Amino acid sequence: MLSIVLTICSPVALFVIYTAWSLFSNYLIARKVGLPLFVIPVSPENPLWLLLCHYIIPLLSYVPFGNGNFTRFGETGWEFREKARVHIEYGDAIIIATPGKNWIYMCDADVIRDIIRRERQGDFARPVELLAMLDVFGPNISTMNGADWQRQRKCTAASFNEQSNVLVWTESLRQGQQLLQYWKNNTSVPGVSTMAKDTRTLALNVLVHAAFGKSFDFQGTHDKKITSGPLSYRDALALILENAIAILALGPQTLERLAFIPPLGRLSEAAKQFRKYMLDMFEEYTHSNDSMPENKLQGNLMTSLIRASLTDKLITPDEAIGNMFVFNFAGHDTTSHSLAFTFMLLAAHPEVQDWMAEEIRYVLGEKQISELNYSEFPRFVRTLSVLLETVRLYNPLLSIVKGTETQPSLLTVRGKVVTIPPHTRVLLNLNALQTHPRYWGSDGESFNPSRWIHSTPSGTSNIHDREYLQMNEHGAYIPWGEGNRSCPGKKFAQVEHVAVMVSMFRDHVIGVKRWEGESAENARERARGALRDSGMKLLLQMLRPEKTPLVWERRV
Ligand code: HEM
Ligand SMILES: *[C@@H]1O[C@H](CO)[C@@H](O)[C@H](O)[C@H]1NC(C)=O
Ligand SMILES: *[C@@H]1O[C@H](CO)[C@@H](O)[C@H](O)[C@H]1NC(C)=O
Ligand SMILES: *[C@@H]1O[C@H](CO)[C@@H](O)[C@H](O)[C@H]1NC(C)=O
Ligand SMILES: *[C@@H]1O[C@H](CO)[C@@H](O)[C@H](O)[C@H]1NC(C)=O
Ligand SMILES: *[C@@H]1O[C@H](CO)[C@@H](O)[C@H](O)[C@H]1NC(C)=O
Ligand SMILES: CC(=O)N[C@H]1CO[C@H](CO)[C@@H](O)[C@@H]1O
Repeated sequence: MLSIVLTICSPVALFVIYTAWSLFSNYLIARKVGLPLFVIPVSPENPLWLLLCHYIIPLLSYVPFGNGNFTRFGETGWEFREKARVHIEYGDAIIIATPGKNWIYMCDADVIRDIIRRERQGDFARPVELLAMLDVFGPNISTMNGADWQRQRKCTAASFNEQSNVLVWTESLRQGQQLLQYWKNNTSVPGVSTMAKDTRTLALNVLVHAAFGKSFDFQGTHDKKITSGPLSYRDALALILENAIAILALGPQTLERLAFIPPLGRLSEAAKQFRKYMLDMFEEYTHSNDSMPENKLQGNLMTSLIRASLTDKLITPDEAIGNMFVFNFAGHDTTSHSLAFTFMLLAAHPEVQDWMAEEIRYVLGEKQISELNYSEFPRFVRTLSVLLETVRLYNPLLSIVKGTETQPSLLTVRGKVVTIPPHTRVLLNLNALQTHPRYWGSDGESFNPSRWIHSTPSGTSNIHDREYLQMNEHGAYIPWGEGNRSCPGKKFAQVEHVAVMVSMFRDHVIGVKRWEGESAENARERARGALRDSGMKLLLQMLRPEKTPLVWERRV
């Protein structure tokens, strides 16, 4: 009997002892660093904890002494709730000791710039093991460092060119109009409660068009039919992205072995289809030739990658497929969550809609939306500032992770030299940086896109021809990262966002569906509540946007 108890308990006991020991030795290391120190008894990188923390942490507040540092910093995404508060209270750098690694959070624009600049020298590299799971479809840009990465980055940067931006522009205009139609047509339901789902669909359609040159009409959540037979390219990708965590956690091989479990079988099928579609595209490309007529849309991301692989021999076909997956993965949730945040923010701020629509109407003039040329994109400064302001407050990646490897590195924080020990994570706390009163003044947490806009004085020309974007943000604004490792999809995201706004807000306004007898102000307050109710899943997102239905009306 005792031996049974022992065999069951000893692995658990060993784990507990090992965790306690790791935490203790990390604590000793962290103490020497000399930054304000917090202790968390679990590793934020533990996948089980990532899943469970959102349930466990809220319960802790009911336990005596539960309201300590663990509840404050234990849940992933705590940066969003804290914003700059923790740094105002304790300083620009804090260290959190955990059983895994020690985590340093940084909120000083100068130090952050220094860290990014020194990434190239190898002082603060992106920890590739955190992203290694993205390798499911082959090696890729995000999981590489050093020479391999530079070779890849050349090809990928070349893929995100103005040709692909034209595809993003035209398709986003088209999808935006269809989405508006869909939302307006459905008068049978009390407002649009599928907003966040529908922005996912739109983001996917734009991505598929820019990546592969394929076009799909927008289908709302209610129109979707379950199809049997082989999945279309788009549906395979949709399924993969929706279940990204499972695929990443299991990997394609394990997934295939577990395919007898029906939902996993379908997922495994989608992963296989996705790979097959991409291999087919390679085939097509080898049998065609570059001088062929424009029967396929040129300049999409896939053809750029295939060309880099087959014609220029810069990357292997496996690397091309791996990158394709990473583009889709990195470009989908980021843009769809940003759109969802923007719709909710605009519903809470009708005055911003009026301000933005003024510009849209001026630039469009008498033109149809579908006639709008990509060359007009730079004229939409107000419209773009709305996105800049959205991702200032709701940046999908709350923190950018860097870290030291086998060597310690020195940092100067506010005149004090700090030695960062080896194997330490260094997090650039963007959400804190982008709201800190030192950089943003007292209204750093409010949504005010006009803070980005200036205008050249005098002149008889129209105000909309004189306005330009500029922000004296003291380097405290990097939602897309900065430097060599920054987001290659930045312009992509901006072009998509502006085109969607243009196609929807010229003639329409969005608002919160009012409950019976509710005042407009109370309804807007509910939208602000939905925005506050955001948290970290894979990225920062609203947790329950469907509880706050939105309505569209014609602009009067
Ligand atoms: C609002 C939209 C977006 C935001 C806020 C965003 C933000 C970011 C950030 C913060 C990084 C990491 C930078 C770093 O580590 O320094 C990143 C990387 C990346 N993003 Fe985006 N992104 C967005 C949209 C997109 C889109 C639309 C695509 C592609 C279609 C894309 C593709 C990528 C890729 C491939 C990387 C990895 C780059 C590398 O490892 O060198 N992103 N993004
Ligand atoms: C949280 O950590 C800070 C800094 O180390 C410490 O001063 C404080 O006492 C801790 N709070 C609790 C409740 O343990
Ligand atoms: C409108 O919404 C209802 C219920 O949510 C759905 O059954 C119906 O198919 C939708 N109609 C359209 C035209 O999308
Ligand atoms: C490639 O293009 C050239 C010139 O247009 C044409 O003569 C040739 O037949 C093409 N080759 C293939 C395999 O299509
Ligand atoms: C759009 O703008 C580009 C560049 O200014 C120009 O070459 C092209 O002809 C324009 N297209 C249309 C349809 O006006
Ligand atoms: C990026 O890396 C290249 C070397 O690959 C270097 O020449 C360039 O200056 C770097 N750019 C930045 C902004 O650090
Ligand atoms: C699956 C796979 O090939 N992964 C590769 C990703 O990139 C790293 C770094 O170049 C390789 O070591 C892996 O083998």
